[in-house]
Amino acid sequence: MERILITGAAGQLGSELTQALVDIYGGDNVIATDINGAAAHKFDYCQFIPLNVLDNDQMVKIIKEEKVTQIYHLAAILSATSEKNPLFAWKLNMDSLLSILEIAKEYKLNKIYWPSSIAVFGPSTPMKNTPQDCVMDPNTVYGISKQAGERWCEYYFQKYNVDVRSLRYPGLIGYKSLPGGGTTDYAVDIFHKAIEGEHFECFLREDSYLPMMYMPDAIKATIDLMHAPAEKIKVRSSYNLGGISFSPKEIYESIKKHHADFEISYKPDFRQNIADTWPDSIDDSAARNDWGWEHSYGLEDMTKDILANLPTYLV
Ligand code: AKB
Repeated sequence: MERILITGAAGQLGSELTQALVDIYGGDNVIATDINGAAAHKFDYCQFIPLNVLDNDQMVKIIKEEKVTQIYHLAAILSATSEKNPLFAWKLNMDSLLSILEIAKEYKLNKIYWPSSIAVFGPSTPMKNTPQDCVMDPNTVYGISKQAGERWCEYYFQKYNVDVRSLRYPGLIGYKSLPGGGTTDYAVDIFHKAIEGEHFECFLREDSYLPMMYMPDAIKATIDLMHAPAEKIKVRSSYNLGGISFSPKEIYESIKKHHADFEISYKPDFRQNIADTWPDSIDDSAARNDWGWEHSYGLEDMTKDILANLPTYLV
């Protein structure tokens, strides 16, 4: 019987992944945790425990008491927020991962999931169809922490046989909860402005391409990776994961087909400098070949689905 612990469960990915894990393992076997104790009401379908991931003693206590067998470690500070407080972002992103890898080794946990990001790439990385293995010179604190984290994951797998698995997510787009502090977040905010009938001021240039993914695809990729037989997982740092690639102008035009009056203007800020160092599109053939990854949603399907469903989440 698997017992699943999720950190950062109230975040953008956690909110949807927790539900997917409950669907698989049942509410009694899933323990959602988050530093934001006030988020408890969102988890009436499973257990919820407030947890600061920097509190190692509390984490160990929960692992032991709840007989946890797998951890999905989602808590992190994203790219834009990390630039405002680099040392704290480094501490939170790295110390929490190392605590969890140590716990996995010590208590012989079955599996760990840890998200990496396209932020591991940098200005010298090939921008188009970025390969799985290539030059990686991240120059954001978030990207540096994700790249170092990937090295630690591979180290714990090779040295201690910890079954840790990871995906380099592109920008994730969902309508069930808001992201916080990322560079790709404009592609979520733009839908809220369109639905509310407001003008959207974009913090990236109109031609700034970034790899993106609709949330149902991201959830599927995560579950598929975690359920793949261990011998199929050939990459123990983190897998490239591709979905869609579009610019602010393209997503705007896709929304405008449904909201003819919607207007956009562009006012690039410091997040443009981050976006400029990230890939335009991703080559995810390793994930496709090793464990059969396939994405389903293109830009137009995603736009239609979000515009149809977001209003019900806003009421
Ligand atoms: C961010 O923009 O910081 C994240 C990411 C790409 O990892 N969405």
